[in-house]
Amino acid sequence: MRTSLAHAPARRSRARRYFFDRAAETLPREELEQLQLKRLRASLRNAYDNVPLHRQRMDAAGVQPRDVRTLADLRALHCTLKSDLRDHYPFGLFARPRERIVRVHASSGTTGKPTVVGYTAKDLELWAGLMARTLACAGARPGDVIHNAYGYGLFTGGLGVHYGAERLGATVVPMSGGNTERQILLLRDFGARVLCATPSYALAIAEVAERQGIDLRASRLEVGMFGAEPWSEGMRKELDARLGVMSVDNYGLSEILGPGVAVECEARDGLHGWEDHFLFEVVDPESGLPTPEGEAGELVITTLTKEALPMIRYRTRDITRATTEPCACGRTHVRMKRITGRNDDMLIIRGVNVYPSQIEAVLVGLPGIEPHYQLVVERKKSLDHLTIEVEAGPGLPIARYPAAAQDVRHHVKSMIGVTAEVVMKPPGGVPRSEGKAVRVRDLRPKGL
Ligand code: DLL
Repeated sequence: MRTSLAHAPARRSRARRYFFDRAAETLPREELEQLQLKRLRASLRNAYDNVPLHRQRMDAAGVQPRDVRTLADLRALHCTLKSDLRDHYPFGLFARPRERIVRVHASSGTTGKPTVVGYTAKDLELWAGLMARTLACAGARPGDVIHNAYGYGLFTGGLGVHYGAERLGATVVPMSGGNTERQILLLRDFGARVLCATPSYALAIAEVAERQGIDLRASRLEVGMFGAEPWSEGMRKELDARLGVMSVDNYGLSEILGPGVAVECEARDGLHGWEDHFLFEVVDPESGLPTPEGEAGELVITTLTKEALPMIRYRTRDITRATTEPCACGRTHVRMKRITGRNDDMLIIRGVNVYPSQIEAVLVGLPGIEPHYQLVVERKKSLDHLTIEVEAGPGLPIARYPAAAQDVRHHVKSMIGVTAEVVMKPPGGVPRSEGKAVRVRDLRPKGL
């Protein structure tokens, strides 16, 4: 039933295209670039004056903030790496005294110490505004109920979306991850129009609802804003169909802001990166030189307006392609293709480069199986050995598992070029995530 008066304002406003900040989002590119240059110089000044690491590196390169006269001059500057944050753990890259930092977040990381990021009160203002813009671009409207299933806590997803939703003027349901049955109950009872979650967790929600005989397609849900991990077009179709939403990709990273860096609009043809606050480059990961527009490379981001943690040319390790071609929605900001994976998530299996999202793209298209999977990489007799553990759909009889496994093996070989062993797991046999899914178990000896 979609007749409740309580939801009428939101539904009326949805008919029109909606910008949270139309002037900024549609700024002609020339003006956008002028603004970027002005902000870049100020941001470099902030980094130079307040962060010893950046000052030392700029001095070593013989470049002062005032020497940057065009956006291209940025290329003379050093890059910043995740290891720089670790080496200056916890607060060493902050450009403001600790007393001015009103919030920290951290990402767990696999190698011991977390990466810590900090925000001044002004940074949090900026983040809420950018996140409101991001939600609006994805299709959320003031007055909507936004169900936020991103984890709350040190992860930036929960609180990032939370304050953006409030700034937009929506009703935010601060669910966090986990307790899936309760998520489904509240999604329906509170009439959420927008669901925010990782795509893997959104799929887990869809699945539990189906098992309970609840059809979420008949709920008020219309928009799924999914991100924080790589996912495929196939997974998008699956989520659209099973949740009855329009699934939209959103991208961000703690070191730069959290969520709110880039998001798709209703055209779903690339993620708009908010260029009035960030400068995006796509570079060849080996040489560090810019790739021609439209070609794949590593995304490098410079912050233009952040106080506490200005970032100069941060090497994200994320692989994408970018275009400044006009978008049907009228926004002028650069569009990045779906992030297919990270440099450091890329598996090299006997010389073939494989991203987990490529395997996912094959799995989602095949009948009888569910796109829940894990890749196990081992070394057997000095050769890499890939096992794909994938789950059978509830309708697939056990007797058909070997044939289904053979089918997966064949498609992976012909579409990606890698030979894999395929192990079919019964329904529920692959662990579910409540946040970012663990896709790879790399059991190869380290350092070889
Ligand atoms: O994942 C921030 C975020 C929260 C983004 C909620 C979107 C929604 P981190 O935990 O620091 O921050 O992880 C950042 O996650 O460098 C990418 O490798 C990956 N990632 C984030 N969004 C996407 C996406 C948050 N849409 C790292 N597609 C990034 C692919 C993504 N990978």
